[in-house]
Amino acid sequence: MTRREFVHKAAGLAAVAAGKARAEAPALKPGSLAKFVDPLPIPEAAKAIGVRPAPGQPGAKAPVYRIAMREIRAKLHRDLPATRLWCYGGSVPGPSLEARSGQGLYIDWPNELPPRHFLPIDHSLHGAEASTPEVRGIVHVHGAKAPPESDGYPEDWYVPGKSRTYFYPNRQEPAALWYHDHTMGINRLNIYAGMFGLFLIRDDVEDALHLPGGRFEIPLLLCDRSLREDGQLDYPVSGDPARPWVPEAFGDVMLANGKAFPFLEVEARRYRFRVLNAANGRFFRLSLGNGRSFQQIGTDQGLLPAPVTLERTLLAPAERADLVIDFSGLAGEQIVLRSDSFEVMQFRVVPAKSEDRSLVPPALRPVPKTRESSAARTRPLALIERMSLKGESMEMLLNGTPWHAPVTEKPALDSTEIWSFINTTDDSHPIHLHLVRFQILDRRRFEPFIYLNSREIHYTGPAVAPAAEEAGWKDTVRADPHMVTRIIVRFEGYIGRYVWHCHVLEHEDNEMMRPYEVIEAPVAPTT
Ligand SMILES: [Cu+2]
Repeated sequence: MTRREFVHKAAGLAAVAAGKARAEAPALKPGSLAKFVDPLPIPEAAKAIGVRPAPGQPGAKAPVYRIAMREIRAKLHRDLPATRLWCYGGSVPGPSLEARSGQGLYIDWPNELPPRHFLPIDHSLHGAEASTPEVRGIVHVHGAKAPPESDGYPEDWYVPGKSRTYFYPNRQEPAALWYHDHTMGINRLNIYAGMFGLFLIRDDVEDALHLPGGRFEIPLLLCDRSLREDGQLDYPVSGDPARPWVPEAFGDVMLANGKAFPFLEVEARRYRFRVLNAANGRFFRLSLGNGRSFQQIGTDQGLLPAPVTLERTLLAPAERADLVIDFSGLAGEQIVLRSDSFEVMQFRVVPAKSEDRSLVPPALRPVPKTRESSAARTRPLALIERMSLKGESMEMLLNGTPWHAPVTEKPALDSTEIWSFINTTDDSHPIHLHLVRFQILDRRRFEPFIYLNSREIHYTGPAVAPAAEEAGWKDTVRADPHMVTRIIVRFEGYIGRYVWHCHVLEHEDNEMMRPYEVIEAPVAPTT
């Protein structure tokens, strides 16, 4: 260790110790917050500040937005003091972007965060060494088909006082995308602090369906947090001050649009909910407390071919569900939205003030099946967890390779591939590929110990097709434990460097992320 490194390390330890000494208010007792006392906030719509010439389209102009990374204090609950948060714009979630399919837009993303981080950085993680600045940010729009220079590569972070301007072409079908921090090594902390927001794309085809819209279309950005009695965020640490990383962070306070256990007054009619799981690690299995069913009409990358009637739907971190709930005939009732045993929020049904003219047509949007025979190759990709001798999680790896190893996945532009995630671990990992949308082919149980010893796959069950609510365009897929999960993906749009990773943020920050590169299609031989 050089003297410089030693000084940094000592400073880091002192900071951790100071943080602990400050650590202060005890944890909020589970169940101590009064439920359903705050109305559900609706994130405000981002407003353009001007126009600039659109790239590659002479004479055309594109709107410009400016959304700064900032520290704020906001009340998460009526009975709590304001909480220190980091966010985009001035709220958690940040302002919602609304774009039309095919109409590009610019966003300036200035970093106006304070000079010190307030959550426990682990300097032993790759990319978060004590020699890197403590406060860094870089934005990624999850699900966007964006050129590589606007995708928010994790190593392209920048410090307070700096900014980036990204262009989003939006040449893709309507979907609920979301933007969030993607900074190497501290992504889990920045998002936990509140750095995320919604990015909706619409088009005329979807508008013509007459789904519930306007004030009857409600974004629901869900996450869980641990809080202290003084209202401040509590992020779990390992107990080893030199390596505070934990493999998962779960909280018992459920936030919807940045409020703890809020309520929403709804009219007795149909509503459309654009639901996002923005949690670090929690899977939400959503159901209605009165046991009634609802319809799921869309998934990550847009509408399903047809509505699916469900009593519950499972959302891994970063997955989205487009839901329609029909409250007609329920005036006077109070209905809790649950996630397994947790209460999330409450709907209070009041009589409808006008006739419900919305529709949920039996056919929504065709999703042509990508044929397996169109795939140029299959990539077997193992998901592996490295454990210490004490049985503690050390790191998670994609295909046994750390982030900084040379790029191994290099699909050609406009080629189709099958990616086969061989999950040897005991956890479900939501795997996300940047740039692309894909379809789930199947999941199949296998024997992980044989695989780890011999690299041979011994299946122990039949291949299972995805559930109806997953059988649309996806950008994040649950790779369930001891299963081989296959997706089929066409690499369209741009050549260049992107990433794929697990969306459990603690995993992603500890090596469960890899670069991949879309390369120029090989020139066909001429005869
Ligand atoms: Cu994972």
